[in-house]
Amino acid sequence: MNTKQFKNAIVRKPCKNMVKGLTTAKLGKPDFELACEQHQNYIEALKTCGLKVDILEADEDYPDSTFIEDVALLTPHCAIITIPGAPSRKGEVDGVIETIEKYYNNIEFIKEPGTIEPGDIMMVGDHYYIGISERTNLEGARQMMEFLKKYNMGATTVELQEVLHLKTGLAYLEHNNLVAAGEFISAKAFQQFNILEIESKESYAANCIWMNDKVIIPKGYPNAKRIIENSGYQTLEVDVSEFKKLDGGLSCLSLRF
Ligand code: CIR
Repeated sequence: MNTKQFKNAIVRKPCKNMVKGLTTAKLGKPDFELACEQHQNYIEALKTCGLKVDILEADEDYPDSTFIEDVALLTPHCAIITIPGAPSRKGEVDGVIETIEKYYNNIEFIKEPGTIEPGDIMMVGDHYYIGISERTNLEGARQMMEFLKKYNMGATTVELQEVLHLKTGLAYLEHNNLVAAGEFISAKAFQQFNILEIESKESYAANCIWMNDKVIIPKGYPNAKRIIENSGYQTLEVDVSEFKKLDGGLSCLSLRF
C-alpha cells in the first residue's frame, strides 16, 4: 500500500484533575480509575498497530492534558507547536517540547494572537484540512499554513458550524475513504472523497484513527464498525467512555507520526 506508515506515538496519562476538564457533554464526571484502564488499553491498541509509544506522566496542573493531540502538529517534515485556544490549556505545551525534540530538528512555533488545536487538523497525505472553530482562529490557521508551505505541504481551511473540532466529525482512512458525520457529510470541501457516512446517533465514532491499515474505533458503535469493516478495514475497538465525558475521542489522546 502506498500510504504513510506511522511509527511513533506520544501519549500523556490522564490526571486525577481530569474531573475538572472542559466539557459540554453532560455525561457526568469521568471515573479516574476507569479512565486510566481505558488509557492503558488505548496504548495497547497503538502498539498492536506497530507503534512505539512514549508515555508522559500525568500533569495535575492541566486537567485536559491527556488530550495531547492539541499541543502539536507532527508532520513527516517538521513539528509545529501550537497555542491551544482554550485558556486553561495553553500551558500544556511546555510539557511536550522535550519529547518532541527527541524526534524532530525542525520545530516551529505558533505565536499569539494565533490559536490552533490540532483536533482541528486532518492530514490527507501532504495536504492538511484546518477547521476554523472556537479554538482555532484565522490567525492560528494562517500561521500553520505558512509553516506547512515552508515544508512543501498544502492546506485548506473549513469553517465549523456545530462541533468542537474538525476531527470530532471526520477521520481520513487513506485510500480516499473519509469517515464523516453531521455537518461534514455534505460539506463541499470533502465531496471528492468516498464518504463513509456515520448516522447521528453514532456520530462519536466518526472520531476514529487509521493506523497502518487498521482502524481504531470507539467501543459501542456497531453500525459505524460495520461500515468501516465493509470498506475493507480491520477494526480494533477501544472503550473511551470516560474521555467522551470530556468531549474527547480517540484521536485526541495521542500524537502520531
Ligand atoms: C477540551 O475541551 O479541550 C477537552 N476537554 C477535549 C479535547 C478534545 N481534543 C481533541 O478533539 N483533539
